[in-house]
Amino acid sequence: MARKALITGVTGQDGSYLAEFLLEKGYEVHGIKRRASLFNTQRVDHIYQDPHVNNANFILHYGDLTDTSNLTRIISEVKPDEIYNLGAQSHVAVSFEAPEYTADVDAIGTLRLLEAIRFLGLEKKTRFYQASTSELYGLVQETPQRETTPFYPRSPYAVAKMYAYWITVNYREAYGMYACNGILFNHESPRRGETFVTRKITRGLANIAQGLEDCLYMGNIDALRDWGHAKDYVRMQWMMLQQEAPEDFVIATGRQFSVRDFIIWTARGLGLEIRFEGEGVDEIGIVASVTGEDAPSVKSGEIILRIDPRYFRPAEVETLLGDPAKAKEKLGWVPEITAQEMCAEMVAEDLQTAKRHALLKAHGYDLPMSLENG
Ligand code: NDP
Ligand code: GDR
Repeated sequence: MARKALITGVTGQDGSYLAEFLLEKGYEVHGIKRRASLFNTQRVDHIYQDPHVNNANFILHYGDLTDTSNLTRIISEVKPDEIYNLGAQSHVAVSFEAPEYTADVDAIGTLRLLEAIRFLGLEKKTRFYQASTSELYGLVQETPQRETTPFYPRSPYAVAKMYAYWITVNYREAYGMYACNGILFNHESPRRGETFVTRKITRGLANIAQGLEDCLYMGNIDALRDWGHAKDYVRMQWMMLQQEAPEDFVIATGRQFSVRDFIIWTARGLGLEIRFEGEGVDEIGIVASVTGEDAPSVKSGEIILRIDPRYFRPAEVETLLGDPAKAKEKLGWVPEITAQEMCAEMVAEDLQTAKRHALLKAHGYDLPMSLENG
């Protein structure tokens, strides 16, 4: 019989890559999706299976991490061998706007799942993966950050995730459950949500290159991050549940770049050289030169980037750099895709989409395009 996995957050970036990965490994994959007024399954549409066909091995359930009875019912029906808790209000800046909701979903949602496993007597059957985060390190106490580095969360999101981290450890110690935390540093992909910084940059600059937008408005472009590729990171999520004993792992590349670096790489990928001028909120990004064919509507001397204080956070995480030595040593995991390669992949996809929009626009078909910025 195929092993069964249940993924919360299956419609998100990681959920979609993990579902693909587990299906390839022969799992029966169940996912929890939220009811929304518009379709929200774009990231998994390519693996979606018509529920009318027999032997479907990718099954979606309506649910929500705030709904105890719903979660308990789904787990009792599926009786999964593995649960991957990837569902979350995952945007750090938004967590300052919606702190209580973030705590309900990200902290108590995790407790609800663990309690459901216990309540249903599945402690010895169901293995549990918790999507923990480098945001736990916040105001960093040690560099690079490893499994033993003390936490200092700096946002309602990070504080909620800290509860989730410890409740996972607690259920492991109290009830002998196979439950573990992956402390994952930032990871991105062409499927990254449009309001996270990397995707905001690749999508925004690709749109500017194609004449669909004029200017990219950014927050703290000196923030430093350790960026990996989501595909490499979901492989590790699965590996963590295949060990003899549950343990927590830091997952990172061990290399650090600034948001400014990411802007420069993206611009270059589009044939634009950017020059930065000014300081603080008055800093601007000016096009120094244009090469190639990908940015037909951009001229040198144009300002295509400005700083907008609305994107600054009430408390910022300035720098994160992970040490993945334990994952390498104990699991043999090493990331395969560099941050620059990932950026190039994201630029290529966003440029293709922007070109398609520009072509339709040139022929009088104005596609609705969200201008929301994160
Ligand atoms: P996304 O924001 O892309 O996906 C989040 C998923 O959670 C979506 O499927 C979303 O549904 C779902 N979700 C949100 N609220 C609820 C709710 N109330 N009930 C059920 N589901 C809900 O995040 P990522 O894929 O990037 O990240 C996956 C997990 O890993 C998250 O927990 C995140 O906090 C954590 N993480 C991410 C890192 C990263 O760099 N990507 C690094 C470290 C940790 P919908 O599609 O309907 O919005
Ligand atoms: P982060 O990711 O907060 O690290 O959380 P995000 O990409 O949102 O921000 C990274 C850094 O870039 C700075 N920044 C901006 N960020 C956004 N979103 N928009 C901007 O305009 C902008 N300008 C500068 C931010 O201030 C920050 O320093 C992500 C999420 O996936 C979490 O769920 C996850 O836990 C952590 O990564 C690890």
